[in-house]
Amino acid sequence: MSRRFAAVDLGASSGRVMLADLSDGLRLTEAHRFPNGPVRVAGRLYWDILGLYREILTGLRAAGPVSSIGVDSWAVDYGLLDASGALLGNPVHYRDDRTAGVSERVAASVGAASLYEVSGLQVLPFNTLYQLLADRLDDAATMLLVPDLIGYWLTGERGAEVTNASTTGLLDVNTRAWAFPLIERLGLPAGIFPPLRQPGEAIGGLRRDVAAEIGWSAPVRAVGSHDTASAVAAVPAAGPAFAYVSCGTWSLAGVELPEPVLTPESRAANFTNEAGIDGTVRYLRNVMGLWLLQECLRAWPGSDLGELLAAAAHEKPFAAVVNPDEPVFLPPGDMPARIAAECRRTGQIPPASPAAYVRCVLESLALGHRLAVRQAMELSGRDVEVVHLVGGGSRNELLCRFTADACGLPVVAGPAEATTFGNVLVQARAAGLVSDLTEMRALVASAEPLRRYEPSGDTGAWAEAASRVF
Ligand code: LFR
Repeated sequence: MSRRFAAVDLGASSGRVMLADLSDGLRLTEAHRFPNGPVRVAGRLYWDILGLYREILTGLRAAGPVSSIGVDSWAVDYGLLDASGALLGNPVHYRDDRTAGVSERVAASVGAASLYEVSGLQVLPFNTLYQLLADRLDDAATMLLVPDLIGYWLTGERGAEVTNASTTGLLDVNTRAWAFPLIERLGLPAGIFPPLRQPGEAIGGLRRDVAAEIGWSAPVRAVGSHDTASAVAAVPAAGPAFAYVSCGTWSLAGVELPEPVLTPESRAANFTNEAGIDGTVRYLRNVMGLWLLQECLRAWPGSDLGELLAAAAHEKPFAAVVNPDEPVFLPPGDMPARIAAECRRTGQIPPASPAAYVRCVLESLALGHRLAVRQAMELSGRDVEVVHLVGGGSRNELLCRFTADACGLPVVAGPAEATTFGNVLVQARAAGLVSDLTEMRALVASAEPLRRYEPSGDTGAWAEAASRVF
């Protein structure tokens, strides 16, 4: 059996097909990378799901034969199939506004406390349950989350991988089974939720036509199909006293726990208990993440990120900061204008140049990381000695330094491709090449050079900045 595995990893701003070789340690190479983003059609925001599928096939063709394939993506979004298995409509992007007001309506009818008791999930307006309630389900026979939909197209097999199912708001946080009593109470059709599958489980072989198209065949295996579950599984931590920030389009900041935290304080802080690998709980909160920066760059055509980051390092510290999690930042649109409005609203002078905006965004994100890491520690009682910053954001040195300073903790940065590592290591384990999470993490730590940022020790300035916006 070969020791090569393919990971399909779809992020909100880019997708990639990666190849991992475990013949001698763990080596990753990129087979294919492609852009991703929302497409607005007649006032509605969609994913280009067929375009993504085509790029996946291109990537698999380029990767060549492997032992198995795993697919992960962002969470919550889904496609609906009719009884014949055909896709009903195009999957809608979680940043679409069709869910406006839905979470409030559900909280009023079912009760926010009883929802949290069942699912342990933070309230985000786009959680799957709110999307389903805003959707037309008349002809729907099956709901498949994005990685499960890709898996279905590749193999013909339907199912729901559990780490991603935990982001729907419809999975029981204690039993990790579909919460059918809640599903019925919400008036959702119970029959559309397919059987659950666990990371590492075989999904099926490639369909014959797919194998013919890419030129080889291999089984597809369930992984931590929620990208954040894969990323957290690959945090290169040596012991349990760590927090993580999985930083890409979103920053997912929190700790890993053996049990969920379902206290009223946890709910009030909007902390989530998402399912991790091996029964672990990803106790975290979403921080708006590099989306703020991505949307600024979109507003400044022709700008160069490297130059802006270099200039931002010399901008005046704490000139202006925002709460990165203001709902106003969620949809696509003119980000600098929204940041300026938030600065004014909180009595601060808006940044005067793109470099000053970048400084503002990075300091604001570090403030978001600080608050989430501190609250995760407090609410869970978990001791934290180091913050692991993984994902694309780990390449951003200024953000890593700010996060260390803001948290008052060392930051270990990397790997940037944590999600891919988590994806392939779950496959490698199913093939008998790795044993447990500890060994997986040690392999990641030895595969990648990691950078360590010591905190400056001056958290006072960060506390002052935080008091302006939180
Ligand atoms: C990160 C992520 C987050 C989820 C958000 C929306 O890529 O998966 O964990 O809250 O995207 O799906």
